Amino acid sequence: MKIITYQPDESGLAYAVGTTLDRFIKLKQGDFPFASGELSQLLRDIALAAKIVNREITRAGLSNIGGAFGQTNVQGEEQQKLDVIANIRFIRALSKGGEVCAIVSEEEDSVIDLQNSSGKYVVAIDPLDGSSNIDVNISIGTIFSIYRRKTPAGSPVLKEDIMQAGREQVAAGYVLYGSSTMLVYTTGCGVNGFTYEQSLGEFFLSHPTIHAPKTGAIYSVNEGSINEWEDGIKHYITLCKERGYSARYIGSLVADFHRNLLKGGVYLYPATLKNPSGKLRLLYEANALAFIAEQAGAMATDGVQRILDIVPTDLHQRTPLMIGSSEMVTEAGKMISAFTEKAMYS
Ligand code: P6P
Repeated sequence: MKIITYQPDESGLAYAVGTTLDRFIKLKQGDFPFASGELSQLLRDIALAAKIVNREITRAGLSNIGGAFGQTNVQGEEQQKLDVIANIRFIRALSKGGEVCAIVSEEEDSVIDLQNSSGKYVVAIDPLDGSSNIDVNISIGTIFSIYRRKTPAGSPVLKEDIMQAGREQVAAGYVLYGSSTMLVYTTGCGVNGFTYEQSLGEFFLSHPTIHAPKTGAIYSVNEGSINEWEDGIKHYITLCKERGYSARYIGSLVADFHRNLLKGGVYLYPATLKNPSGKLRLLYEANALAFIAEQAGAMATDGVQRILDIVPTDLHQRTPLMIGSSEMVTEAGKMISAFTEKAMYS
């Protein structure tokens, strides 16, 4: 009988593509000494909810769960049926998982106290971002941030557990429900992407150790608001056009961010007359993507300061957002400050 020695794939990848998410989480668990498996379990809980939401989305057109729910959320935005369904699914998964003490959701006016005082973590989530795209079959996403609570386990959840700056995140990620469904996340030790294999019901490592190009030739912004922008933004976008960059904006932050992260590019949602503090929310949109961006070598600012340094004062506060390749975000920021100074001294 001939016995041969198994030669594992030594393709130089830190982890062979094809590793399941569950196995990857176990392999990486040693990266955070203080967690004895709770954060790993929490990530699995999020992945489970993502699988369920993915199933709902892929059959939305067939099961009468597309379209408007008939109510507006705390943002004053018309809720889609799938906004409500996704919100319920993630809250239920996080509640049953047992690792979370409180949730901040775009779809909830107030903090949800899960009455689980032993839970060490707080989750801020946009259950379904870009949901107005659902009915026209454009990619949408889930965005989440994970924080350790500040107050001791066993005590009531307090404001200090919730209103933490983005730099305090212990993990963050997004799910992109697109041509394929992907989960991309970081625990502060790099960014890894997993692609969902529907037939097996598993996420498999497909994009190990994502690094964003330092620059790119793609800019993402809603140019319909051009007349509402400050001069520095107008000048930067004009510069992008003069350089022949491609305009790519599909109205779904997760999709635009993901493409720019992989290919190089910058997404901008500046302050406008309609949204003087910007449209995107700090706690459950900007912070998570900013953490991922920085972990992948990219950047995220509000045009002036690092997103992750902003200390929140309101649960649903909004922020201008410039996020993507570091050289592009830096250049946009320089334009803004140059024109701000010019305006101050003219
Ligand atoms: P506008 C979706 O509502 C969202 O929050 C992001 O996903 C997207 O990039 C942006 O708003 C689109 O906003 O004002 O350009 O339609």
